[in-house]
This record gives sequence, C-alpha cells and structure tokens, in this order.
Amino acid sequence: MIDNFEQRFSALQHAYQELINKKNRKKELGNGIFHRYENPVLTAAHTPLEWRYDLNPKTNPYLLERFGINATFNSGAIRFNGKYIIVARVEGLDRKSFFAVAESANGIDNFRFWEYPIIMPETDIPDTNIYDMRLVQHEDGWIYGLFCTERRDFSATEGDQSAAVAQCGIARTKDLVIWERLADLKTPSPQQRNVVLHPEYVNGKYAFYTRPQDSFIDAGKGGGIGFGISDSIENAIVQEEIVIDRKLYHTVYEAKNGLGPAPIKTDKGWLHLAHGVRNTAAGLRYVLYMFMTSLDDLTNVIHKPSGYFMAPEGEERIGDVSNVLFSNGWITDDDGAVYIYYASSDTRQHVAVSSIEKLVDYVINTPEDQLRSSRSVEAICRIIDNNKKIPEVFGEER
Ligand code: M1P
Repeated sequence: MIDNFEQRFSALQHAYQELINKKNRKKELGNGIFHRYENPVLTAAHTPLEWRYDLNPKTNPYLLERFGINATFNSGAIRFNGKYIIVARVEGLDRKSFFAVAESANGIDNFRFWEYPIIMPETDIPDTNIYDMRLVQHEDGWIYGLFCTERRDFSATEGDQSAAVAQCGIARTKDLVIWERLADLKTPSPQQRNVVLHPEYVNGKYAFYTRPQDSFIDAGKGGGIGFGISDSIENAIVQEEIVIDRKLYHTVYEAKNGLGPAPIKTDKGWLHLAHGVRNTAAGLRYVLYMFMTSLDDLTNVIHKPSGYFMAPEGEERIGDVSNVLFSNGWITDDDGAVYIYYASSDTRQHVAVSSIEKLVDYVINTPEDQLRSSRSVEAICRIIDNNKKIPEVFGEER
C-alpha cells in the first residue's frame, strides 16, 4: 500500500514539476498587434498538490484527491515586488470560486501559486461565491481588489434555486496576503458585475466603472459600461451611473459588455480593454475589444476600433462555458510592454503580449465600426486605394 502511495506521489510530483517548469513560447506572426503564447499560464493542474491531496499515507493510503479544482481563470494582475502577479479565480469542483495569488519572474511562464489561497474577510452578509477580481494600485497608496460577490436571491421562490444577486465586493491590501474587506459598492442598479476602480482620484473622489444590470445574466436595460463617483471608498456609494460605452445593435457587444482591467494611462488617453457579448445559435459569445477615453473627461470615448481585439481561437473555444474570452488583468512594464492576461472559456488563463505604442496605434488607427456592410467595404477599399499609392510595396506597374 505504502509502495503504491509513494509511487503515485512521486508520479504526481513529477507531472506537477514538469508542468510548472515548462517554458512558454511566443506564437509567431499573428496580427502584429499582440502575440499569443503557446501554453496557458495557469490551469487547474497548476494548483499545488498540497491543496488537493491529503499527503499523509495513514489518512489517505490510496492518495485520492480530496479537494478537486475545476478551473483557474479570470485573473486580476499587478506588478508587485518585481514579480508579475496574477490573482486567479480558482474554482473548485463544488463551483465555489476563491482567489489565489500566483507569481512569475517573467510574466509568461512558471507561474507558481503562493502557499495559501487568499483568505478574504466577509461583510455581514456572507458571500456564496466570489470571482473576477480587478486589482488596482490606487494613488491613495492601497492595492484594491474589486470583485463580484454573488448570493442567493432571497426573494426567489423555494423552487427557484438559481436566482442570484451579484454585487461589487471591495477589499484592500498592502501585501496581497492580509486583506481588509470594505462595504460592498452601492449603486442605483439592482445588480452589478465587472466593476473597476479608476486608479486616480477624480476631483479628490473615487471613480468607478460599473456595469448596471437588471438580472443576474441579462444586462437588460443596464445599457453598457457605466461610470460614477463616490466620496468614500470605505462606504462607496455611486449615486448616478453614466453609461459611457453602450451596447449596440449588430456589434460584438450587442447583448452586454463589461470593463476588463483598470485602464492604462497614455499620453493620448486612457486605454481600455473590455469584453463584449452577443447571442448566437451556439449560445453567448464573449470577445475582447478596446477603446480609449479622453484624459480630460473619463466619460468621453475618443477612439474605438470596430469589432473585436481578441476572440477565442483553437482550444480557447472549448471549456466549461465555451466560446468565451474574458480579461480582467493586464500589467505594463517600464519599457512599455503590456502583458494581457486573458482567460478562455471559463477554464484556463493565458497571456498575450503587446506594447503601449502598438495598442495606442491600434486603438487610434483602426477604423471605427460604421455599422453597415457597405461601409465596411468602403473602409477596405480606402485601405486598398491607399496601398496602391505606395510603389515600394506593390511596384510601379500597379
Ligand atoms: O461565463 C462568461 C462570463 O460571464 C460573466 O460575465 P458577464 O457578467 O459580463 O456576463 C462572469 O460570470 C464571468 O466570470 C464569466 O467569465
């Protein structure tokens, strides 16, 4: 029995070490805007064996898994003590998500979880499920984690065991280990998800990007990505939400949308990454898109490329909730490199790398959605006509 235990333990350790020491290679060519990498940076199998197994041969002679992990995805991200840190949504077999810190020296491979998952304090109303943390280094000196806290809708009938209420939980930390839980955000909307804290004060107040929604799944008349101000962060209240990026017919965000990570400040404006959702015969499809807001007015979208920035590809298409890309974390290096942590199909976590320069170029110079097929053709014709004027590209004879 012990022999079997030891053999199995050794095989598990070997497989685990191989996985977390695996090098990640850039996928070449691409579209020039970003590079994907070959392997996901985190999967369920990256969670430490010590979390999943009782490693005592006396109490677990068959070395059975005691706490299975289903998925690791939708991570917040931050550069911290010289490391690339992601705070993953780790989901157990029991569907409950929690947060756990994983770090890497280069941001693209060898992510290792810290010893313990985050022990997140609760408010007076216990959270049933917590997920999708946005990590924000605010200019007030705290690192904030904003996340969705989901609880049963107690106004639902006994027969309806799916109705839920989503709200924005807020916690803060200095070391990513000890977290102080603050009051949940209050807004005029019955439900909130995808809430993000703006990293700077706005007129001495805290600014939030919100996503008003009528019900747990449907955004309903919650028309898009909202913006609002709160005097306090300890008891944050947004009295008025202004929709700054609305859902729109026949776009990739016609059903709903939501902001991803906190925006990146550039000299041209604030760069935003968001997800857009549309319904299809195969179910909801989540893609990532970008836009830029003005430095003078955070509610003013000044550039917005048409369509999606990234959509699920290959194995990214498949998972617990297929056809989904979702991102709530990115990290900017001092040299301008941008590490975009995106998750696929609510299952695994990936990275793509770009730069501020390329993202700004993409956002400013990609044609906007003209909302009609004929105008898409006009946009392509303009590119073709301009290309024909460049002899060094096509040769004089054209
Ligand atoms: O399943 C896809 C995503 O669905 C939700 O996002 P949204 O609120 O925009 O619909 C979230 O539950 C998210 O975690 C999940 O990835």
